[in-house]
Amino acid sequence: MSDIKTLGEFIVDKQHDFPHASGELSSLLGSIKLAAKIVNREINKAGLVDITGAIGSENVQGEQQQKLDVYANEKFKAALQARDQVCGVASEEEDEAVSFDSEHSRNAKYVVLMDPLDGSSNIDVNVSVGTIFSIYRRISPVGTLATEEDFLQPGHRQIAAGYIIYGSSTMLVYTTGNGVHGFTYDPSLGVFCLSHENMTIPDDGRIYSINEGNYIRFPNGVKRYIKYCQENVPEDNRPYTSRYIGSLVSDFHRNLLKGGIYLYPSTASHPKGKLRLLYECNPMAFLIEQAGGKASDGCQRILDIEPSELHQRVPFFVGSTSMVNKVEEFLETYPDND
Ligand code: P6P
Repeated sequence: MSDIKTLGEFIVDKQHDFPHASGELSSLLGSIKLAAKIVNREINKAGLVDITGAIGSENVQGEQQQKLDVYANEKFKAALQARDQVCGVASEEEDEAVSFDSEHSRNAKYVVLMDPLDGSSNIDVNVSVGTIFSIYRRISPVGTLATEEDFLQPGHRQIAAGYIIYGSSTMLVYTTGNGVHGFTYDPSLGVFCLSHENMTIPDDGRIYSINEGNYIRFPNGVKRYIKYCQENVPEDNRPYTSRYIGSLVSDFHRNLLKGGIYLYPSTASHPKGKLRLLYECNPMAFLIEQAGGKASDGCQRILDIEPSELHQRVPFFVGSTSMVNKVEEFLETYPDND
């Protein structure tokens, strides 16, 4: 047991990384850890109980809500509210941001933005899914209700971000701005154990992740990049390998470990891109930069984008720095005519 370091122990060890938040952020991350265990338990038996499948309602994105979407959203909200470190939550599953109204919550210093169950349409086919979270220090005065400005902060102001991937094993990966660290869940012990300290992404890679079914309506630069990936140039390790799971957290996690790029450009059905800036792109961008990679919307750093609305979407290119640079180069060299 001596060589096992749990997530809780690791956070305490790293307290010195941000002395101004002695135990608050660790308590906040602890509530995320608890909710992750609860959601993990339900996902692992999703095929056994009548909890899968759509519930017939739609979220603000107009997407069919899966029962586990709603379940995960409620569990993470409850866990975040219970420990009095969070004054409000914004979620893919909530039309508006939720301000917690208890006296303790009004005095809390942080807000959390999350996609409680990303890729949930994969649940019924037993493909891995994930939770994505992003943590900011509030702007509005302590003692008041959280306001919209607390949630519409640019990504470079995040103080922590991470994801849980519910895959062949369940992992929690997070950063507080001092590297990226991964913890694998041991259900026999009920704890997340440090398994990947200081995760870094290779500067280059051979994996590209994109839904090529949308090819016809991709920007010219993206079309050119896809053909570049497919060219037979052995001395440049091309052709690359196409890997697309349809679950951002899973594609991101594999590319983080092996090197690669995930691309979700503008498409016919999503002219501004499909991925949401605040609770998908910003946290993933914070993580990838901390791991030595890059994230852009094709022409600017994701973390520098000034948000205008809670559920806004942006084109998203994230992964190995040299691969993201190459896409940006193609987008600049081959602009769209219109
Ligand atoms: P498409 C899941 O809905 C998600 O937001 C990401 O997790 C995933 O990478 C993407 O959308 C899949 O979208 O259009 O390729 O099915």
